[in-house]
Amino acid sequence: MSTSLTLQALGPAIGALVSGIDLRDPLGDAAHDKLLGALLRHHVLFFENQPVTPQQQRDLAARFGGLHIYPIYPHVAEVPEIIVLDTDAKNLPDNDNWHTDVTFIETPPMGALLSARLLPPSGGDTLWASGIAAFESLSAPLRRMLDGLTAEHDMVKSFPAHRFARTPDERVRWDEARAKNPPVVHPVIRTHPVSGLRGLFVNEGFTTHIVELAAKESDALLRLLFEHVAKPEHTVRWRWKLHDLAFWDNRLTQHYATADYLPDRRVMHRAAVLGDKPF
Ligand SMILES: O=C(O)CCC(=O)C(=O)O
Ligand SMILES: [Fe+2]
Repeated sequence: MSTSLTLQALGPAIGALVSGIDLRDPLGDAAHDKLLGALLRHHVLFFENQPVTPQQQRDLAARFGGLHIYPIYPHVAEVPEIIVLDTDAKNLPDNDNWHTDVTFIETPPMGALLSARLLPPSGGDTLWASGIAAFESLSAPLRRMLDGLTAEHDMVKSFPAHRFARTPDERVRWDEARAKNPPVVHPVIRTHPVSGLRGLFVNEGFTTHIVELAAKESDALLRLLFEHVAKPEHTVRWRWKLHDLAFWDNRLTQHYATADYLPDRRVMHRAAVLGDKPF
């Protein structure tokens, strides 16, 4: 029942552990509202011991909005909304960079739900960073300078053809994804559509350059911002246990999946909830 749902903050900037809820059950309105409130306050929520089926994970995610179908990654048979991140020495992990999911589209996902299905004996932690905390800890002159700037986001930066279009089948998928997803431009500082808080919205995964700056200026400034967002003060690190589930607000966070477990295998299931156009 929603009334027994409790929250424990994992740090001042980002992250909370949620207990007292079974995510396999349909989510009632009260619990839904409580989780959404917690998400706005803590940006990423962690739930332990939640052995959801792909269908249950999809249904849970769908309570928060329409679901995104990923252009590149494979999905669970019969549940196209759940992508499978199955990595080992043969299928190398590729999320070991700080990124916000799918910022290469006009309306990036509002959030995502990630479930741990098979874990290596150790390693494979995931870190999240708050773009809000990162923005707030910049000096006032730099914040003023960033205000009003825009940046380009491109799928190809994280999904280069040499890695994702190696077989003829992959090439067809990649060409299609590329054609459907030309680079887009978003504000460098985004306003959260619900909380009204402002945060840094450039990420190393997809942001190629700041439109209004010279190339060298953009490179130097983006390097500084990518480093800044990953400061420990802005982050939380989750050490997965089997059937843990994370639910993050993708609007003003970034995450990084550590790739330190090879040659062991790690399998995660993810659903992404559609979002709106950043402003
Ligand atoms: O595997 C992980 O821990 C996170 C992968 C990731 O970047 C994602 O699910 O969006
Ligand atoms: Fe991601």
